[in-house]
Amino acid sequence: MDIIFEEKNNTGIIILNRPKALNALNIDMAKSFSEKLYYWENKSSIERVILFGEGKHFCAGGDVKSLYLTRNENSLKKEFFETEYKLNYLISQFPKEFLSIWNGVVMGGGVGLSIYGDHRLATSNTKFAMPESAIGFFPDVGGSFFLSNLPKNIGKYIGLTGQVLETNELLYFGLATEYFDINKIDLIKEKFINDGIIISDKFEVNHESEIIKNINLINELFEGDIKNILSNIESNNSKFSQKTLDLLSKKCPMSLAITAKLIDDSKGKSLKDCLETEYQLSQKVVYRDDFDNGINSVLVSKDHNPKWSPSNIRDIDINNLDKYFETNTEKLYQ
Ligand code: QUE
Repeated sequence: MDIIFEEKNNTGIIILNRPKALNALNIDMAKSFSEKLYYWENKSSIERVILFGEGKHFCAGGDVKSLYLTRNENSLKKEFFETEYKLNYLISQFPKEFLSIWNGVVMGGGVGLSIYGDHRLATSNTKFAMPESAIGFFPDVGGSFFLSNLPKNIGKYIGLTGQVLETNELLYFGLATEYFDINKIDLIKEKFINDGIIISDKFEVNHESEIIKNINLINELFEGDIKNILSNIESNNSKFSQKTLDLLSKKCPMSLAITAKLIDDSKGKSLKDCLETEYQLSQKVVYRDDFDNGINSVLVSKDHNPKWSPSNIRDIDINNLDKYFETNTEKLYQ
């Protein structure tokens, strides 16, 4: 079983159980997760839900490898995202306490399973990222919602660079809600399951983190569309901007252009509207060669040298991106 459900002491327990694939979420897991939430929502003996991953990680994202491997069959590229985004919304509306244990990798689809719950407990090894620009995709699962709600263009920085955030930044930005000492992981689960009590440890946020220290610079550099952003970065001669330029230079140019527009356009929108836009966008982006090439390069052949097309931002007309955002697919919510 790729996902395990248990009921114990008024607690619904969900375990993502694909440890060899860093618990990446496949469509069957997303379907049974959704069914179980509908069931527990109405089951009065269930008062709370805890979600965690088997092994050392929470969840590496959606199982995009299976989308690549079945790319010539095609219906999965539609059904997967429809199921996943509806699950994200369902979690946001779930009326009972919902806690996720963010140990190890927490990326993309894993973020979408947890960030709309009440508690996200980070620890010393938490590695959070929205890394989709590395595979020709864009920060989805409501990324356009929670990234556009972060202060000072920090969401655009996270979504474009795919940089990893650790506990320090996660608590600073409110992406994680509590910290726990990794040695107490079994105790934390036990206390929540048995008594509904959340044990957490004190954490002093250190403002020396590279991202927090550079927050005002990030705000200046990441203003505007992707062409503005790149020209801002190129004309700034700090070490941080050089490093940021190196990061962006490896990403899919079309992903960068789309992501900057997506996050800018999403400010002030509801999660539901953001997921709807992302779904329409997904149904264009997943059929581009960049998506298959990106996944192949990062997760299948692992040559880490994707050939993007267009290969340079200069060759993208950013005033002509609207077609990617049009509603051409049946909507998620009518
Ligand atoms: C960017 C991504 C993903 C990624 C790597 C990236 C992603 C994702 C996975 C992943 C990792 C391990 C697995 C798996 C998928 O990696 O979304 O099936 O076993 O799911 O650079 O967006």
